[in-house]
Amino acid sequence: DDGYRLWLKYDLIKDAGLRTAYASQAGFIQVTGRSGILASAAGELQAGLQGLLGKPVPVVSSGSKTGGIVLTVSQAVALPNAEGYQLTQQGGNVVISAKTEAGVLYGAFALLRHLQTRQPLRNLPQSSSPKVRYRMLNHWDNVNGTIERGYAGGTLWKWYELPETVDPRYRDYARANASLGINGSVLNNVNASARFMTAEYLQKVAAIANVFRAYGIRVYLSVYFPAPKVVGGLKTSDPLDPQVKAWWTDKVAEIYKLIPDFGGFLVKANSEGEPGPQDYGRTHADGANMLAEALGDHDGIVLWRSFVYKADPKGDRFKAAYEEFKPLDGQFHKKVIVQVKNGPIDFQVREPFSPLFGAMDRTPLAMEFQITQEYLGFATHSVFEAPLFKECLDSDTWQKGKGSTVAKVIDGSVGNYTLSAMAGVANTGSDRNWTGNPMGQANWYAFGRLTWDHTLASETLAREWVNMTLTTEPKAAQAITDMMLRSREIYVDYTNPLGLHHIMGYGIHYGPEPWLDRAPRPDWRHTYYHRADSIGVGFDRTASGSNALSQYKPEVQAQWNNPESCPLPYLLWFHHVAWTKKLPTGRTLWDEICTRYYTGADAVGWMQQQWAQAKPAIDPELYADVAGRLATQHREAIWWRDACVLYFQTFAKRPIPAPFRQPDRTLEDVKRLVDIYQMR
Ligand code: BDP
Repeated sequence: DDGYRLWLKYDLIKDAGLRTAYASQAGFIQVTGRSGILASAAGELQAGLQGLLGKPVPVVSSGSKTGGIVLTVSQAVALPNAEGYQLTQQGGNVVISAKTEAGVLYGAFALLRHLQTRQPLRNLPQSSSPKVRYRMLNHWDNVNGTIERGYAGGTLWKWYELPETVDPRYRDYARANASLGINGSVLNNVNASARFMTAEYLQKVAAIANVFRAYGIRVYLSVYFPAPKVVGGLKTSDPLDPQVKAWWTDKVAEIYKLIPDFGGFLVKANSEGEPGPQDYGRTHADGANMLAEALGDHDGIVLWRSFVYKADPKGDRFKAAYEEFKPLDGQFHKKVIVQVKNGPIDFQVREPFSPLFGAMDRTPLAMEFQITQEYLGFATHSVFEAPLFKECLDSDTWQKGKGSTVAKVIDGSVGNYTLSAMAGVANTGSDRNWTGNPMGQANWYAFGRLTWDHTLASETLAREWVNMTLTTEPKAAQAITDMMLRSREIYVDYTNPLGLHHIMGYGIHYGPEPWLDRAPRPDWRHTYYHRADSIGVGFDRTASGSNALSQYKPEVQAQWNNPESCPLPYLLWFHHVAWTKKLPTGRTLWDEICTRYYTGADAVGWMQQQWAQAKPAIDPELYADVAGRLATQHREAIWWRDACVLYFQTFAKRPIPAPFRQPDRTLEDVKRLVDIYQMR
C-alpha cells in the first residue's frame, strides 16, 4: 500500500456477516440526474460500496424497489445549512437527502465512513450540517513548483502543463477534500506571484476549477497586492486610486467569466516584506475593502490575513496583530473576513489563542491553522494535530461573556455572522502518499472534519482515520490511536515544554537552536523569546513586562496573570520564572524542565513500541515507512533534549536531576548539529 488512496480505501470487508448486513441495504443506488456533483456522489458511493462489499452495485435513475440507497435533492429538507445532509430509512431504502447537490455528496461520504468504520446500519448518522461556511485549504505553492514549508515533494499543480494537460490527481485531491467537507482551495502561496493575475495563468486555474467543481470545491487565489502595477502596467497599486479600482473590477470580471464559481481572494499584505496598502499610506481595511468592492455582486469573498508584525526592538511581537487590527474593527466591507492564525506568534507547538478572537466584535474572523508541520518536525516527526486544533477552538475568549469559545467566534454564532471560515495551510504535495509521512494524512483528515464540525473529539477523529486508513483490528487500532493522542504533548515536552516557544533552527524551523542571539531583527532571535538569565526563564507578558496579557478579556487575563496559578502549559508564555521556583508538580522549574525533556524524549520510544504492537495489522509498506520516521524522531528528540538542557544549564547552573543523566555530549557538539542543518 503506497498510501495514495488516503482514507478513501474501499477494501473488501473481511467479516462476512457484516458484509451481508450492509449488502442488504446496498442493492442499488438511485439518483435522478447524472451530471455534476450528484454524479460524483453516485460514482463515489458505487466505487465505495462495490469495494467494501465485493459485489456490483448498479446506479439506476428510477424505480420503486427497496433495499437500496436513494439520493435526492429536496428543498423540504429542514437543516440550518444548505450543505447539510440527512440520512434516513424510508420505505425500505436508505435515503440521502439535502437541499443542494453538495449536501448529497457529503451525505454519501458520511454513509461510506459509517461502513468504513464498521458501524451498524441501524445507527445511521441522522443528519449533519457544517458549522462553518467556508472550509478551506491554503496551499503555499509557488509557480516554480516548490511549496513554502512543504515537506511532501513539490506542488500538485502542474502549472507548466496546464491548461492542456489535466493531471487525474486533481480529481483525487478533490475527492479527498470533499469526503471531509472541505469546499474551498486557495491554490497559491500567500507570498504570492503576480503571475496568477495574468490571462495565461487564469486559464490554468480555470482548468483546475473545472475538475474541482464536480466535488463542490471552489478555487481561490492569493493576491500580490501590487498586481495592478506589475501585471496591469499602472503607475500605482494604491487601493484608493480610481484606475486601480477599475483594474481590479475588470480583473474580477475576467476571472468570473472563466471561473463562474470563483471563491475569492486571500491576501497577505504589509507582512514580512510583502507589499500592501500601507505602502500608499492606506490601511488594511482600505486594501481589503477595495478588493471586496471589486468583487461586486459576484459570490466571492476577501480573506485578509492579520499575520503582521513590524521590526520593533522595544515591542512584543505577540501584540502586533491586535495593535494593527483592533483599531480597524467595524471598518471592513461585508464581504471581508479577517483571517487570524490560531496563536499570536506563529504556529508554535503550543500557543495561547490569538487575542484577536476575543476582541473583534464587529468583524467576522476566519481561523488559520497550519496543517503542514513547519514547527512540528516536518514530515519526520509524527504529531497528531487534532489536540492542538481543539485546544485553541475550545478556549474561551469571553468576547461576549462566558462560553464565547474561539470555535463559536469563528463559526459566527457569537457575532451572529453568516460569513464564517476555517483555513488550514495544507501539508499535501507531489509525494505518492500526499503528505510524506503517512501519519500526516491524519492531520489533513482531522482538520477537514473539524471545519465541518468543530465539536468532534480528537479521539473520534484519530479512531476514524485509523479505521479508514490503517486497520479496523481493534487492538492495533487502539494502540495507534493512543499513540496519536499523546504525540503532540510528547512533542511539546521534548521541544518546548512549559510554554517555551520559538527556539527552533533559524529560518528552517527544524531542530533546536535556543542560543540564537543574532538575526536581522530582534524578534527573529530566540533569546528574545525565552529570555533565560541567571535568575530564570520565560517572557513576562504581564503588566510588569510587555503587558500583552491586557489584550485579552479580564476573565482570560485572570487565568494566566498569576504565575502561581497559570496553567503549566502556558507558564513561560506569560511569566519569567525563577529556576528555583517550586511548581505544583512538587519540582523546581529547572527540575521540571529537565523532567519534561527527558520523559518527552523517552516517550518517543513508547510511540515506537505502540507502533510495533500494531505491526501485524498494518500494511508492511506503510508500517516500515512510519517505523523509520519514528526511529529518526527518537534520535532527534534526544538531540532536542540534549541541546536544550545543556543550553539552559549554562544559566541555571544546576545538575540534571536524578534519575536522569547529564548528556554525554557537550553543548558545542549539539550546536554543530544545527550548523550542519543550516549549511549551504
Ligand atoms: C511563517 C512561515 C513563512 C510564511 C509566514 C506566513 O515561516 O514561510 O510565509 O508564516 O504565514 O510561519 O505568511
